[in-house]
Amino acid sequence: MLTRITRRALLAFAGGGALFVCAAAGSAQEAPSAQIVIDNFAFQPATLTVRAGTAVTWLNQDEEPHTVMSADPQMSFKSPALDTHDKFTFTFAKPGTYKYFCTIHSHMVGTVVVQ
Ligand SMILES: [Cu+2]
Repeated sequence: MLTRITRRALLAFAGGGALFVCAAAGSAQEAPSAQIVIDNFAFQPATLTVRAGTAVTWLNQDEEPHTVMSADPQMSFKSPALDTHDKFTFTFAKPGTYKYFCTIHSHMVGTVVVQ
């Protein structure tokens, strides 16, 4: 009898744990995020439109190192040199149009439009 109660309690505990994991995964999905891929010396998409509060992650898929640096003093961000498969994330809190570029290859430019 005692064994049965203990087993039930353990099952209930395991169920609660699973519920907690589901809730955590749900809230992570709701947090707005977007990705820009760096490939072949270009930011893709070149213009990304997101809503305020979105965490934008740049992912370098190129064989060359690149950086991401804001061209707008109102919204300052600068990544270190990103090697292949390195990522850099910046959260855009305020609406606006923000241009950025790669400090290693200044012809590489992109824009994030925050609504
Ligand atoms: Cu570059």
